[in-house]
Amino acid sequence: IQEPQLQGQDVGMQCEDDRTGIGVETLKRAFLDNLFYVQGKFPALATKHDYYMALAYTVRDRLLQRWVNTAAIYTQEGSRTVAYLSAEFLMGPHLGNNLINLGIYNQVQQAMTELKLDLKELLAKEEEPGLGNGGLGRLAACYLDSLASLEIPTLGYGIRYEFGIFDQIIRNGWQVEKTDKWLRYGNPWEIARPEWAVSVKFGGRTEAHKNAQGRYQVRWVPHKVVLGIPYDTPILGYKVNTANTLRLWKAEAPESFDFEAFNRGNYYGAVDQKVTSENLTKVLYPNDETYEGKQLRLEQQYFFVSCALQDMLRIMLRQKLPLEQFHEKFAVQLNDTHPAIAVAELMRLLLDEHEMDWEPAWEITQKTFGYTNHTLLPEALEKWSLKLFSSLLPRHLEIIYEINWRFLEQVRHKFGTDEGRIGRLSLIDENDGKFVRMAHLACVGSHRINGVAELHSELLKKTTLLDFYEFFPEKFTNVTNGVTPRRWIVLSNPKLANLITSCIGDSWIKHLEDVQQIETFAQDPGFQKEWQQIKRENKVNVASILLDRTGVKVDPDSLFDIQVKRIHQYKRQHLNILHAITLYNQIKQNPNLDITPRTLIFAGKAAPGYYIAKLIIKLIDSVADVVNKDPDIGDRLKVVFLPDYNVKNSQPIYPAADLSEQISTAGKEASGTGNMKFAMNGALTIGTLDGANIEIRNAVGAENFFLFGLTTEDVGALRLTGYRPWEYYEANPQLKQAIDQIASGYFSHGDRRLFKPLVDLLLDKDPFMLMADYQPYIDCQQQVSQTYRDRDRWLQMSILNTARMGKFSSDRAIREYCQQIWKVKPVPVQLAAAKTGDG
Ligand code: RUG
Repeated sequence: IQEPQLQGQDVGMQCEDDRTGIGVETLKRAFLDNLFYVQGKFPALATKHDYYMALAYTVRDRLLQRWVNTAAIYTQEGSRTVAYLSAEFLMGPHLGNNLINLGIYNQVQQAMTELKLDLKELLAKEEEPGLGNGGLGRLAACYLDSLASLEIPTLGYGIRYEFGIFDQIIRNGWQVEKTDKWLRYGNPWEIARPEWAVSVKFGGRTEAHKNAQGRYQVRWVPHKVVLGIPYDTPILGYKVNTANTLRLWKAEAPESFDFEAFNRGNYYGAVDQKVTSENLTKVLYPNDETYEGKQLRLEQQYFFVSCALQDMLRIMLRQKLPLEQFHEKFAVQLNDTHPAIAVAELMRLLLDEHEMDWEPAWEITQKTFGYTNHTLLPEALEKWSLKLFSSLLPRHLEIIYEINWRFLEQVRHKFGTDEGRIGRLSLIDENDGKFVRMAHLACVGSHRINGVAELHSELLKKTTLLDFYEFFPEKFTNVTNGVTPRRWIVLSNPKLANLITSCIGDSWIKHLEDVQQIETFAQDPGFQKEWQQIKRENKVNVASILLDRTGVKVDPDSLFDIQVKRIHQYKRQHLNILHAITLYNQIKQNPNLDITPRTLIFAGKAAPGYYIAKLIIKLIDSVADVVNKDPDIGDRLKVVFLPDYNVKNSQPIYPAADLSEQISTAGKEASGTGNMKFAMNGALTIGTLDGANIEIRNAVGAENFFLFGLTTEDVGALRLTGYRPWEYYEANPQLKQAIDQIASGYFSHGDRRLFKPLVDLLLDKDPFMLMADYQPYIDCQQQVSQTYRDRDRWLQMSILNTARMGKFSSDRAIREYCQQIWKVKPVPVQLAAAKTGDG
């Protein structure tokens, strides 16, 4: 079927009709219309969910106008496009964000009020697409927001997991995982595009054949073929007409019903293929920063990468662009190594399917890709056994061998036959079994390699990727992460946003550097009072959420001390809990102690197979149980674990924090992004010199940041000289008491076995050096408590934190990617211009 060529003049709409208008009356009419015609309900029968759906469709209509126009203009202009390849996109609920970006939040709120509905209740009905584990997936979501807001043509490519990250419930203090059935009630934000389905091959063998010109080519004869169906979601920028596309792929069987099997009487077998094919995109692997060498995971990675690249080739052909210009049309970013197989897949498509020669194909490939590394943790560096790899992707292995051979020839040419170096650089790890090293493939196949914070990028060059840095130093760069102020201030903290806007106007929402202008109010008593009032209201809100979800009553006037992130040993939630125990003991020993009242709030998921992380949750819950019930303690200390941390639940948390816990072992957290969300919302940070903490401290001023702990160099030196955690324990009575209590069953009803694995680990190896950092942490917390008592000083510090966080907008990060890596420029979208076709 010939696809019709899209003309700008066919797609624009100008009049305020029911699908585009943004007046309150129009919105009300459109909403009731959608309730009737899409949900098939009238008000007397409608549920809250029906209302949510009707509103979502009303908003989607307004997005579609911009989306179709954007597509028309990109097509007309053949715009250079960023393709962001990521196995995870942790988007969070769409409705609120779209209202902000469309600039219609207030009108919609009024429309709902006039219809006797509560917008907040409807927003709460949205099931968020939890298609990511944590930082990496959320970063991808912030970047899509900024790309659209900066009017950069972009396609986000990923996987439409049927089940996203599990829902967490806490039963008897333990994490229990529940399947995340986010699609159960339908997804109003996506549109399936089966007409753009592609086939993806797996397994089988390769063979040589002669093409029409008599030249030998390789043909891949697969064992199975799976269909990839794209589902598109519009991503609207902030107050612009640009609506880019997030294209997520679902796996389906080419033939969903096997009539032959059915006719043979094999009734279940008839749908077998459908079931096995669809398993491919069934569920997100719930591991953060550890890879599992599972076949299905490699299948997922290859599946979405192949779908994405085939889709890009389709776009090129449709726009009649020669394939030699692939790297001019697309800048493809690899979000970690998860999509790194793209390097071999693009080579295969160009060589085998489009019969290009090796050299031009390789030049195009290298010019196309950029690679972002997000971790130095060895357990996160993906490698696939040759056996698995060759059985699944036999042609790719041949291509990787060829890439490797040519690459190592260049290494020999530059450095001579230094076998140690060659072994370290090789794409194949032969140390202990044979594996394909995905980070090496990404490095060799990309023209830029970046870390995600200054320290991280430096450490990459000095450690993990040192050999690559020595071979091609010009490829290495840094882009410090950022987060979008639209979701993380305007939507999450509307009161603060209004206060800022009332003082300095609203330019800061697009240009976060402008928020610096509130510095002049940092010592203004009236402004401070309003600042404090807003923080208090945000804390009251979280207090009621905590009461509702955990039954724990907390005092909104206490210091809210918050650590929310994945549970991981290197992030050291257990160091935080040692502080809780220390405070508890201090009060018990001196019941009249006048301490700064604190509420310690934790939230985060542990990977289901990560036993120690789950035990840390159990420990937090057990300590909470003892502390919160002890009448001697009262309101001076509360400890709460808020279950099921996700984007939706996190939004009220950042605005309510007084203190942000960023206490990872130095050198372990690549960047962090929660640290940015907290500081933007006026929380002060207690943190180590790790990841982006360092840059945050430089930006907000050392005097407005609570620093403690070992540096990366200290950690290395201590390891070299022999680290003996036991000695810290022996020498420190407070620390000893806390550890002994955990070990003796004080927090576990006398059960000494429960926390033994954790205690043994801390006293024996303590791989993340809690024992060494304990006392500096406790001392620093003491300083925090004292400072909090000086209300004016604290408020000033809080205001200065927000004021100086401009650098950490994802808009800044995206501008850097555009300039340093992608070389791509904005393409503004004008609705009227698209209509007349004269833009
Ligand atoms: O752990 C890192 C965070 O430090 C970082 O802020 C985030 C975004 O860059 O990525 C996280 N990360 C790293 N998530 N997965 C990995 C390892 O693949």
